[in-house]
Formats: sequence, structure tokens, C-alpha cells
Amino acid sequence: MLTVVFIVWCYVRDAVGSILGWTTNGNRMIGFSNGVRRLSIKIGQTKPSKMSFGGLHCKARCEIYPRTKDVKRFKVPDDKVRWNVPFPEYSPTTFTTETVLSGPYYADPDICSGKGEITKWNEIDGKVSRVSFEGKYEVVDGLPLNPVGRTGLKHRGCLGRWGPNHAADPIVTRWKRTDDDEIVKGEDGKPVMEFVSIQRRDNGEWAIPGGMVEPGSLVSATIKQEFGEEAMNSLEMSEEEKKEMHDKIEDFLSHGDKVYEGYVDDPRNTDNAWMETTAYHFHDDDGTKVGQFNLHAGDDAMAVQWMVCNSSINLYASHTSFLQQAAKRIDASW
Ligand code: RP5
Repeated sequence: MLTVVFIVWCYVRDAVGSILGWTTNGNRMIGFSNGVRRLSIKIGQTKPSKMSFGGLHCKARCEIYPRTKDVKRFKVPDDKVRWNVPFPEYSPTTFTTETVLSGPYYADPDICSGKGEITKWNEIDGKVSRVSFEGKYEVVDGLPLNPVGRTGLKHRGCLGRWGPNHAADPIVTRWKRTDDDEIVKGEDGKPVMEFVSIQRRDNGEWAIPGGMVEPGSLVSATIKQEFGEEAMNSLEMSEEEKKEMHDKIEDFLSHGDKVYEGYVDDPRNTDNAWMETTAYHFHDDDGTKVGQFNLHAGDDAMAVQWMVCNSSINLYASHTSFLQQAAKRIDASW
């Protein structure tokens, strides 16, 4: 009996949904842009990661698109971010950089101009992961939809992949100490944590030294590589220096805890392409291991420093929230 009631309820729900212009995906309502009623692709029930994003994106709605002077996003107020909220006047700017359109090795084909096709959404596509930590995303009119909601800009901006663009972030921390080697305490009486922060070359913001996971690469390998390149300038090292650096970081960066995996509120995100990351925390409790690291900014970083972590730090994208998770993990001051 209960089964029959449930089936009837599902029919009624879907019928009402289609009249109002949206369909349902399990418990989630999926809306449509421009007030146009379209058919949604039926998607499965892949669960989001337990660490996934949750809130509304803000930086992904920044007025001027990064690395441009005048590419303006369509303004999306907080209450219109979710796709299930009708926003008939929504008319996002269309933008993909010339570099991405020219088809570099890290970019997908420009499927909008008929140059190639992507069929494996929400799947591993050869060596490229099109799977989102946020659960299954919708594909509307052949394009993947940002799982958090509207950004005011469609197509890829400066991101190479349609859908999720996967990155990895190494959070390397130690306790802040006085010259007498005493651990410094914050106002809350808890020990103060410092992390290896890099200043990004593209916009001057301070950030975790993360980077893109290349197709077929492991997060663990990306973490070591990005830390080496951005915080230790390994790209400019001799083979001998590289080996020495490798020996130093290899063990330390092999024993971390995952503190986040999911969507990143990155200013490069669009309605159809967005950043996701896996962030690992590596803490040197007695300060004997990271002390050996010779920090030198390299590659995409123009500066590197040990930065004190607390609730007032302002980092690139949603990196502050990853640091907060790391602080929680080791009961550091925040
Ligand atoms: C952020 O962009 C990620 O959290 C990661 O830190 C970074 C990767 O992009 P690039 O630094 O390679 O541009 O969303």
C-alpha cells in the first residue's frame, strides 16, 4: 500500500513540477535559466561528498571576470543563485578566453561550435574525471550546470574543462613559536597555527599552493608537485637539488589528512565550468620537519611565507574555509 501511495505521489510531484517549469531529482529541485521550460536529463543518485560545499558562492559572482578588464557578469542576487529559483530575466554573459578556445592541452573541445563532443558527463572520460564531489550535476542543452547555482557568466571563462576542473591543495602547518621556542597562544588560549601561503601571480591574492590535477594523475602526486614548484621553486633547481628537496618533502607530504573535497568558490567559475579541490592537511607538531623546507616562490607564485591563521585572514577563493577545517582538526586558535 505504502509503495502505491509513494508511486502516485511521485507522478503528482513530477506533473506539478513540469507545469511550473522545473523537474525534480530525488529531493533536489532543478530549475531552468531564462524562464524557458526545458527537459532535464534524468540523473542518478550519486551522493555528494560529506565535505562538500553547502553554501552560496560569492567570489564566483564577482562583477568583472578575472584576467579581463571589462567582461562583466550578469548580476545574480543571493536569493537567485539556486537554479530552482525562477529568474526569468537571467541573461548571463557568454565568455571563453581565446587561449582556451585555441585548444591547449589542458582544455576540452569547444563543444558549442561543434568542434568535438563530450558524452561522458558525471563519469570518468578516458583519463579526465568529469565526476563532481558535489554529486551528479545536471546537463542542460548539452552543457553541464554549476552545482551551486548561477554565476552570471556562461561557457568556460578561462577554465579548460566543461564541468568540474579538479585541483589539489596542500595545507602545510606548524605552530607559531617565540624566539625561545615557546608555542604562541591566541586570545582563545589555543596554540596559534601558521601555514605555507603563496601569493598568486595572476591576482596578487594569498592562497594555498595548490594546482590542477592533470588527467590520470593522483591527488597525492599533484600535492607534492605543486608544493615543490610554488613554495620551493623546484622548477629552477638542478637535478641534484631536486632530489634533495624530494627526499625532504616526500615523507612529510605522504602523511596528511583530507580536510575538504568539493566545490571551490573560485572567481573563475562559470555556469558551465567550475573548480573543485581535494585539500590535505600536513601538520608538523614539533616543528622539526618543515623547518628543513627552504621556502622560495616559484612558477605561479610570486611570494611565499609562513602566514598566521585566524578568522580574519582573507585568502583566494574559499581557501580560508579549508584552513578553518585544518585548525579545527588540531584544535588551533581561530
Ligand atoms: C583553486 O585554484 C584551488 O583550490 C587551487 O588552489 C587552485 C588551482 O588553480 P591554479 O592555481 O592552478 O590556477 O580553486
